[in-house]
Formats: sequence, C-alpha cells, structure tokens
Amino acid sequence: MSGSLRFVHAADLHLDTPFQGVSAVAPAVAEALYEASLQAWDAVVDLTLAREAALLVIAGDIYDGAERGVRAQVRFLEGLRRLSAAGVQTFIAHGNHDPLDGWSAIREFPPGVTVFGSEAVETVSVTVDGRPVHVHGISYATREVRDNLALGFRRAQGAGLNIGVLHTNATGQADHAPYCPCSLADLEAAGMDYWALGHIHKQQFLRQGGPWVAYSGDTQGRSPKPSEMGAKGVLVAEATGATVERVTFAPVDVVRFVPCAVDVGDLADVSALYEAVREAVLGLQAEHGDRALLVRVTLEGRGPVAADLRREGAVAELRDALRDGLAARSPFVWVESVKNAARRPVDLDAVRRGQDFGAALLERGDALVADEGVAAHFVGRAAELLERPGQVATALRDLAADNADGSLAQAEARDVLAEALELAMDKLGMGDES
Ligand SMILES: [Mn+2]
Repeated sequence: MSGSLRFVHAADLHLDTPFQGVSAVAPAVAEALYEASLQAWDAVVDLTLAREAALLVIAGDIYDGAERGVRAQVRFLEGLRRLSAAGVQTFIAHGNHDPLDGWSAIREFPPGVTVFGSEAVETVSVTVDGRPVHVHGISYATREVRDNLALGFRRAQGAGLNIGVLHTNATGQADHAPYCPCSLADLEAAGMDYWALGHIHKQQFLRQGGPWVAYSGDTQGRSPKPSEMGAKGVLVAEATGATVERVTFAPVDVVRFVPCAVDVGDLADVSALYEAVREAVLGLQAEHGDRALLVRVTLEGRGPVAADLRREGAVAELRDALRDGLAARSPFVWVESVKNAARRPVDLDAVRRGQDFGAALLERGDALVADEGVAAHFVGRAAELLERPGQVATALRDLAADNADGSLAQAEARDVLAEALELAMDKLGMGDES
C-alpha cells in the first residue's frame, strides 16, 4: 500500500503472567498457559513483520510484575531484536505493572528501540520513507502514578503524524486501578493524531478519528473475568500524512477465555444436556478459528433436567465428563467451570396467584431477592445457621467467607437467594404436576 504508513499498537503483554481464577487444570493445559503470554508476544512480532509495519508502539505492562522474570525479559528482547533487524522502530512506555524502578536484565536495547523515561514526556521524531513521524511517550517511575500525565503531551512542530503512547485509566473506568487518571478532553487537547493507550484490558475506542483514542486491550486473556474474555490482540493503523485512515483489530492470543451459555429448555436428561453442551463448545472452537479455549459454561433456562442437576455433585460430574470427553482435542478445549443457573419448569406466576404457603414463600423470597442489602445480610445469617452439608449450605458459607471484608457482590448474593428459593420450592414439591 504505497503512500500510506502502517503501525501496530500493542499494550498489556503481561509476559509470564500467572493465570488467575483457573484452578486445577490438566497438565497439558497448564503447560500451554505457562507459554501463552510469551507466544502471544511472538505473534505480535510476527504480525508486525508480516504486515510490514514501520513502527510498533507498546503502551505499558510488558511484564506482569515489577520483579520481571528473566524468562520474560529474554523473550521480549528476542522479539525486539527481530523487529530491529527488519528495520521496525519500537517505542515502549512502561506502566503500573512494570515501572522503571523495576529490575532490568536488559542492559542495552537493539537499534531502533526507544524506552520512554519517566521524568517528562519525550518526543522522538523519525522519518519513514521520507515522511515525518513524531512519537511521544512517558513511563511510570513507580507502580502508583496518580498524576495526570496526559497534560504533558504536546504536538510536535512541523508536519507529520503524531502518536501518543500512555498507560492510563482514561475516563475513570471502574474495574481498573485509577492510575494516571485523565479525561477524554485532556487527550483531545494534546494535538495527537493517534493515542495508543494501555491499562484497560478490554479493547475499545474512546474516539474514532480526529484524534483516534484507542485501547488495544491485552494480547492474551488472563482469567475468566469479563474484561479478559474473548479475542485478544493488537490494533493495526494505516495513516496517510497526519491522518490515520483506518484502524483494525488483529488477534494474537494463543489461549482464549470464552463464555458458553446453554439453555436447558427441552433437554430430557443429563446425557442429552452433556451432548448439547459438548456440541456448543465444539461450535465455539470452530467459531474462534480452532484456537485453544478455556470455556466457562453457564446452564440457564427452565427445564426438566434442572431437578437432576440439583443432586449433590451432579454439576461437577457433568464438568468432569465434559473435560474427559474433550480431552483429545488439539488445540485443547478446557471446560474451566460449569455454573448451574437452570431452574425447574415451574410456572412461578401461577404459584404467585395461589393462596397457599407456596405463594407466601415466593412473596417473601421475591422481596428478599429484590433488596440488595437484605440479600447480602441474609446470606451471612443463613451461612451461620445452616450447618448441614449440601450445595446451598456450602455456597452460602463460601459466599459469607468471601464477604468477610464486605465486598460480596450483591448480584452473587441474589443468585444464591434465588437458588435457595428454587431449592425450597423443589423440596416442597411446588409446581409439580399433581
Ligand atoms: Mn495491564
């Protein structure tokens, strides 16, 4: 594509990340996870070379921890060397996970690599095929940066493309630490043509053009949290002069976390459910280009199989059977967990219209579920009172333990209450055809 300049924007590589919330995986899966963040970095390099990009900008959190393991640093340096040998210019700003005060095994970077300092925003001007490009950036000196570093960015004098590289929680996004807080207006005022941001792990555009303000997201999902689910990768931008014409997402992840919701609907029994989930999971793998997957399954809807799933250990057995049944897949598919939110086929409105104990129970239950404060309190009290073993008692105790610091998600408390209500109706034989 003559006349246009291409650059790649990556962030949040978290090399050698320990995977959170992934318990007791099979050895082959654990091995794949151990390599995943490093292979994703290799894929960033491959993609940058394959797309013949002139520049690669990395907006922080290259390493997962300030201590920076040797394995991660060696692999990172190998990639930088490959880029340098091909004439690609690489620009690096460090973030909260890998501030400049961390230990570095790298004494000397290959030619064409710029690591921004932390004293002030630095501007590096380069010429790509006769076209001027100005890349501005600043690194975190220490883990907790509370200053608005965006205010230090200024457009360079003269013609050319201006790219800002910063690790920041722009617009105060709630589920990420509030490091380097800044507003969209602060970013817009700096005179950049493209803001390459890092820190928020979900890919997103805060603004598309004039200037572009973009998070590339992380390069490899790290846990089954919503922000870590789905395709992970980099952004590839095409610019003509000082105008970025087009930005496209390109996946580089090796292992992908995906949700899989299955409606139990008319499924008659657990073996029919097993087949339905297996089919859904295999469908997902095809949809995701035959990548290795970690799948979080949720069973939902109302159907007769819900009664079978209430049996002690039934859901864990289903999960284990699915893992066994999918064990031969390559690349692997690992059922990370099975969450059971399936309900028996009860017509709740019919029960509510009645004049009996069931109607009174539902009325009380509905009120508890609707009141968030009460739900959390109820879970705490019930956990103290319920001493017998059982799914609900165990779930309540786990939840109450999680809530020791008062951080229990209200939604979770409501789920448990709703579940308890279903169980009570089950035990009372409510809604059974009689
Ligand atoms: Mn990060």
